[in-house]
Amino acid sequence: MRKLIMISGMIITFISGVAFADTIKVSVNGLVCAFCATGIEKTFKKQSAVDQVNVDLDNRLVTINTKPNQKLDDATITKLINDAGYQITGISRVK
Ligand SMILES: [Cu+2]
Repeated sequence: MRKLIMISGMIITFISGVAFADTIKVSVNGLVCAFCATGIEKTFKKQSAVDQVNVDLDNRLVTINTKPNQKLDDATITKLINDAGYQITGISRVK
């Protein structure tokens, strides 16, 4: 049942967000603990274009969802990560 709710939530998100919101996956070197994760989350949530941030410590992957019709470019992401003291090893975008 929980899975069903999750899936329907994803479908709703997909349909409503299909317009122009981006999902950006950023691989970050040096992300090792919950403290790093919280810091990165806070940093990105301060950005007006950002809707959601998820930090996956196991994969050192930061997933950012932008708000519809808002952009967050690679240069901005790189600067935010570097300023926080980490290095980016890759950025990929999912439409
Ligand atoms: Cu840490």
